[in-house]
Amino acid sequence: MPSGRFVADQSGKLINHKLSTRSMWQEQDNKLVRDFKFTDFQEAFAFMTQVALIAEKMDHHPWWSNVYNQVRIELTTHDAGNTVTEKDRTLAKNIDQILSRMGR
Ligand code: H2B
Repeated sequence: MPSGRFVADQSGKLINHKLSTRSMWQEQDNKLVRDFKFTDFQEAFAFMTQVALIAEKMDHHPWWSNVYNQVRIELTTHDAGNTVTEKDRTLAKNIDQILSRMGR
């Protein structure tokens, strides 16, 4: 039994509110996309360093951009014709864990 209350998303589908707010990844154009904002460049780059290490371990690499304290990550699987696969979802979860370990 999932915890959290159920709410309707934009299309009217019922989703678990707690789960939907926990992950802020959006699926758009066959990519998982999330924007991150940090206090400063140092914190943003510390985050990126940790993501780079886990990505290399997984042999699954993000497209990303960074300007000062802002990071945008887009995940897709080239090897599967640029679609979202379990590899992307797993990396997204790992990235969320890095973030929460940073107290974010
Ligand atoms: N990263 C991503 N995001 N998608 C892939 O399909 C992919 C990758 N494939 N990293 C890997 C590397 C592949 O090219 C190598 C040869 O394993």
